[in-house]
Amino acid sequence: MLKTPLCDLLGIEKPVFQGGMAWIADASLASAVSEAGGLGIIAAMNADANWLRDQIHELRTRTDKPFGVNVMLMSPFADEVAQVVIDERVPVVVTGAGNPAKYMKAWNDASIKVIPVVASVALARLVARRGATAVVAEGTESGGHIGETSTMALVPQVVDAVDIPVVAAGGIADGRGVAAAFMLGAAGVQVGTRFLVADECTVSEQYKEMVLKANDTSTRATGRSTGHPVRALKSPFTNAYAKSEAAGASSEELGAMGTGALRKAAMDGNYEEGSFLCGQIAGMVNECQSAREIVDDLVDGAERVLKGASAWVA
Ligand code: TUI
Repeated sequence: MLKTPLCDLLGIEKPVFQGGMAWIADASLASAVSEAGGLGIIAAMNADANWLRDQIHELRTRTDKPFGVNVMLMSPFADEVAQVVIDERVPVVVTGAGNPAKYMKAWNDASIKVIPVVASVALARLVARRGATAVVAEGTESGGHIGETSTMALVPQVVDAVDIPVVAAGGIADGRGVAAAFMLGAAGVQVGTRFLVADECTVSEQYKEMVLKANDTSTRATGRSTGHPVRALKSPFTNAYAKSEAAGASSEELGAMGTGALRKAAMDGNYEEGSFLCGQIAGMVNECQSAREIVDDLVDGAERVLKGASAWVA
């Protein structure tokens, strides 16, 4: 059995978080992952308070196990979403795409466990001082909004910088990745891309097909000029976006291009206009499975690798 201090801290059985993927991580996927013993996470993304409240209620009809809500800090609805998680007594809040400091006192006062996603040691230190329960150190291999540093380099530096548990994210999709994260000092992992093809993931069939067909060079990061780089599967949208970016389009023009593109990928499966956010590990994701099968395979695979880890030590 693979159990870390993070499991006791959060009341979960297996140290696996499901990434809070915008337009994708809803009550269906999150409840299935929590039921499987991991931490399912609903992505509040750019949705408003009513949508999030409904999703939380829906999840609670499907599971009574701990779950999280991902608060995307760049959302225009971040303030109202930050209040919903308090009103609904959400056990765990994971934040992304910004500095959550302004909400942390209210969340801590409400006994919410706050786990910010960080892409740098500096932000990890800051949130640890403000009372974070743990941090997710997310490498640039991840899909969606990314930082610059790889998982391999970021995780051990964050582990050395803070006294709270570190969850590794970015480029992890099987037991080997989980074991490697533990060797870097992580106490858990967050996995996004592999859950895109979970049976309970309600994303469009076209999105799932694209992930299943992807290889190691299928993703690219665009948007560095805006200060908010995003990794997605190469597609007509990423080509057009990269062309505009290279031609010197302003952040406003690029922002307008991106508006609605996530929805077009996730809901409509629109190959021409969609932005199919996805991590670099997609080439290893070749099979649709239930959330439980995915969680079990990650954990069982890690146990196998870790048990054999001393084979080369004389
Ligand atoms: O947030 C994510 N991944 C996301 S959010 C998202 S929705 C979106 N769509 C288009 C543009 C932007 C967002 C899709 N994927 N992951 C967590 C994450 N946080 N990755 C990187 C960061 C991050 C980066 C810089 C966190 C903080 C930060 O600096 C904050 C500061 O002010 O110091």
